[in-house]
Amino acid sequence: MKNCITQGLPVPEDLIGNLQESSDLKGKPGELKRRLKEDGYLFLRGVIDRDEVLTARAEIFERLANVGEIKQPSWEGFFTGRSDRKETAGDLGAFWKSVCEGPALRQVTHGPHLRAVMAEVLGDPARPQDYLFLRPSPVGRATPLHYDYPFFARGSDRIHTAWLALGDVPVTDGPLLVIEGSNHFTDLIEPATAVDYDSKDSPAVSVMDSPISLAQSRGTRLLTANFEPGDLAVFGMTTLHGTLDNHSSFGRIRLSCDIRFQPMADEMDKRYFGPNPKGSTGIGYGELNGAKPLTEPWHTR
Ligand SMILES: O=C(O)CCC(=O)C(=O)O
Ligand SMILES: [Fe+2]
Repeated sequence: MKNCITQGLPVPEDLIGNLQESSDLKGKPGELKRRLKEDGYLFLRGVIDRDEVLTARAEIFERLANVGEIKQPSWEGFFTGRSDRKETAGDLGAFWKSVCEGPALRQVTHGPHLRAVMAEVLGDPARPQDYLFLRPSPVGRATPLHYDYPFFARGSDRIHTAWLALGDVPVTDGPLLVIEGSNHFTDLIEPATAVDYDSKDSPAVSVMDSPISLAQSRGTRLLTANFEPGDLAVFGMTTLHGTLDNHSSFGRIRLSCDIRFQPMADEMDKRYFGPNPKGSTGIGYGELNGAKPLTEPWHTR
């Protein structure tokens, strides 16, 4: 696969491949579950109706256009390179919460379609956490490799992440990257799962090597895809992932969101549920990268 860049470097072609599609396993819950366990992820195309996704995308980008960050027509998602968010949006956490709770976005993330797919994948009735991660990612940015484990594991060991493309996210725009076979890297998973997540301290973030050197040293590959609106990747808490760099030549923002689903029967971690979820550090939506003006650098996660 060409045009994949990580940490500013092109990924050698023998180190990168396509996420394996599992759309043919829809309606076969046993097989979906088996593949998820084996590969650590599932890739399902077109899970959400394209129009619903594009309506959510337009809703989000219009809010960002209103604070000077996105050019018109806003649904295209082109960055202006500037921001009036600090001057005009009021409290940044409250602004971001309101964007993350937009009705068109919630229809996609918390509506019946995704929930039904996740129930099939988890093999049990499933519920999404209320707290979600909405990620508008400008050119030059990427999310470093990590396991989701320490953050969402309290209360349920069957939590899975649903990563949803809110528009076209070709490999040039910094889509999700999954490390092939990383759900079997016990030497990395054991320290991550040993984090005492009941302690008051916020757990350490496990950011690993560069994706290229990791793939080389482990003899494995980076997996990604040219995502289209409504395409879904599902992965467990012990699958190593991040994103490619966004190097869109048009200055297009990558827009995706990730939501955690868990079986209905499992305990709900208060941090991520309710009308005012506190999130991992207690600050709520204000702690997220998305809460910062697009002109400002990110935290490491
Ligand atoms: O989309 C991203 O930038 C990161 C996604 C991620 O880490 C997740 O979905 O858990
Ligand atoms: Fe993650």
